[in-house]
Amino acid sequence: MRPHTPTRIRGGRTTVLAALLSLALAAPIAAQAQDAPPAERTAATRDGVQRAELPHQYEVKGPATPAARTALAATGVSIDETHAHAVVITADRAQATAVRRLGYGLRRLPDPPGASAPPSGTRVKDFPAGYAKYHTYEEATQQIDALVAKYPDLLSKQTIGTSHEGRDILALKLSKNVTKDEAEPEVLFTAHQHAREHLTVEMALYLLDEFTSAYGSDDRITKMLDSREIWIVPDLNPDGGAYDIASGAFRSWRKNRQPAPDSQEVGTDLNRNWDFKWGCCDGSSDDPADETYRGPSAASAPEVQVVSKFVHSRIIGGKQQIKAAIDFHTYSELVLWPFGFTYDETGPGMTQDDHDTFATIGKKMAASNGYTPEQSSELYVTDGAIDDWLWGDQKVFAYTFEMYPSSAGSGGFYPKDTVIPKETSRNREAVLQLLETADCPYRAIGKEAQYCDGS
Ligand code: LU0
Ligand code: CA
Ligand code: ZN
Repeated sequence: MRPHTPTRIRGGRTTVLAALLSLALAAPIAAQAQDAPPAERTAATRDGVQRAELPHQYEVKGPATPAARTALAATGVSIDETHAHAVVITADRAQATAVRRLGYGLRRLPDPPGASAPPSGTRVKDFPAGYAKYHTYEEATQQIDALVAKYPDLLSKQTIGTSHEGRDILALKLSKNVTKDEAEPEVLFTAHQHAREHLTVEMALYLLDEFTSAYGSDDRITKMLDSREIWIVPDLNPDGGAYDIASGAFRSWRKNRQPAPDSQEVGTDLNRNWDFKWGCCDGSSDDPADETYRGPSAASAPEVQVVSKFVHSRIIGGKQQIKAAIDFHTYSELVLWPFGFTYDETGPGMTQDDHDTFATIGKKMAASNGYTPEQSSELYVTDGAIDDWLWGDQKVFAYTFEMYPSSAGSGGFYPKDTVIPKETSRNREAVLQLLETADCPYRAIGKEAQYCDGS
């Protein structure tokens, strides 16, 4: 445990809290959510029914630098939004207390929809009213299967492994002559590492739909499918996504659903679990109760293992075929590039030319969608994030997009479904730009001859 982390016995908080609550509350055990893990934190409500304690969003005024935000994140909260002199965090009660102990005042923000949700214990399979156009895992799979059936020459589906709870993790390949492994630059799009970031699945579905339906009529898309192999992993965290909607009220869940060893806590933050500089730099937590719990070891999450193995499988003749990538998240409207584990722009594993290429392409993509471009650690330090791994381990020009909205006030992690068409198509141009540059990213800084000739 880091010295600046508030004193907390690993895994002990839940046990103590649960014991106190069971003494203090006369709520029937049967009223707990059926799909809640045995020791999920619970809290009484006005109707006397015991319900799972959900984390809340808070505005925290004060943190104004990456270092101050990194120190704040060390309490185990997630930082969802940054401003010049404030942030928005997601925190449970203990984490909120830890943030107050750092001397900050917290203002609680409205909870996500679901106040009129069915009582705990009811299993809900769909998104609530106002969100029906979001795709559940089953609906997304159906839509994907229909597209594969309609465009068998352009789109193929592979199951690359399964999640902790056994859901298939899919990789869709889009290319002309899709059944052949051609020597073409490959580009990877991944979505939904974080359970509550449902808009990212819609982003992946938009790309699948757009690339298939516009092939043959849109010149740029046709050219890209003719000359690239595009991989889309539409749902890296299907268990977390299902859990987030299963009670009828959004749970603001971030992690996967894998129990932590020797603990009552559930969930690893997948975007702190990748095997590059894992846990190196105070950019993740070793406490299973925390939002940014990195897991017991690098790539301990099955979902991370599955996608890591898939990426490794694209090394052919000793060369990684995937040249560029975007991992979609929400929210804040940002285009981010590595490294996240260090504030330094360059250093071991990142030359000045690499950095300049990242920044040039990143800024151009951001100019197309109106997002803010910056190095990931400008927000706060992260370690074990996917784009650090993709670059640090595989030399893939990997970006993180934080999609719509820019603030909690515009819906935060839960914008209404009416925004889906606008906010997914908003990234069409950026995605095309990345595809077009993927044969030689260094062209962006005028160094094609130096880096790409003949390769
Ligand atoms: O994993 C995260 O903390 C990301 C940002 C990093 C990629 C720098 N933010 S999110 O969790 O709010 N999507
Ligand atoms: Ca092809
Ligand atoms: Zn995220």
